[in-house]
Amino acid sequence: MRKLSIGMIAGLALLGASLHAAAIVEFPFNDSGNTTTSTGTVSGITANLYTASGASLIPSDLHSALGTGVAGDIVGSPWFGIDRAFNASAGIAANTTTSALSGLQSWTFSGWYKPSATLVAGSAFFQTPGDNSFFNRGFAVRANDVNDLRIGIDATAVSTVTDKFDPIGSWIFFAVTYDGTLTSNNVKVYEGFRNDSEAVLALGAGTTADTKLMSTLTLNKGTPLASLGFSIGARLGSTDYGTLSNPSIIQSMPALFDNFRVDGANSGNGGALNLASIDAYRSADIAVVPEPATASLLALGSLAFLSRRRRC
Ligand SMILES: [Ca+2]
Ligand SMILES: [Ca+2]
Repeated sequence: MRKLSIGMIAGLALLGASLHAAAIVEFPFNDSGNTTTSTGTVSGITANLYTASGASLIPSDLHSALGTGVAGDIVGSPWFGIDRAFNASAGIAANTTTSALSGLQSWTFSGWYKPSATLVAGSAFFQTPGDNSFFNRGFAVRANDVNDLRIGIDATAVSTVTDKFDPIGSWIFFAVTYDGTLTSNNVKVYEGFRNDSEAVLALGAGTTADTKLMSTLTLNKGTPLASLGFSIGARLGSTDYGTLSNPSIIQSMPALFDNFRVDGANSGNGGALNLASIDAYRSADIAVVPEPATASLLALGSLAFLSRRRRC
């Protein structure tokens, strides 16, 4: 019986592995204090959380309250009541040293945000490097004019024109993929929601929650230039893309962020996830505890798998 239990666990682990990509960095923001730690595949990556006072950066706890993350208020979620988000209205998160996101020939940046007001142009969800100009090197995903996103690599940026990415008051799931092995139609922008009713609230009647491709754009930049670090929630001022020594980058960006992830590959297109892998992130982030009957079926499936292997 003990062996069967191990087999069941292995079967469930395989099931999980097949459903989820493995992000280099992943920020669930469920910790606390003046830093936040990635749960991605590269261990030990943290970001410092800052507000600004005059010309000074002030280490601050920018985690939102318990139960306010993307799954925090979903009854039945394992994260119900214990899920936090990052409060971008108060400051930024930054890491200036990691090379884990440097020179990714293909990448996917995904996550959730919940704006409490329209995000102005220049509000950067995520950018590399952590303390330098994205117009020099690295990549960035930010808000653009009204209800659109702008994606930049090194000295070039392109924008969506759908007016679909800034509805107020709902958690919005988004993903941007970049494939530097292609020279055209190599940036794709996706959007999804927690459930159909929130999708309808955000985008109108008939919208469903599942992740959809919203825009295909061209950014012919090959592999981005090498860059260190990253920042989250830096709103960029009129001088554009300041550094951490320029606290003008820290302005109000009225939104909560959760489950930010970067998948990537230094060589090849494997870092640009497909729709199924992206939607697997969305659905896993809002999963509820399976009913006992469902859990039993999963276990029986694993037992059958083990049984077939033994007959071989
Ligand atoms: Ca969270
Ligand atoms: Ca627009």
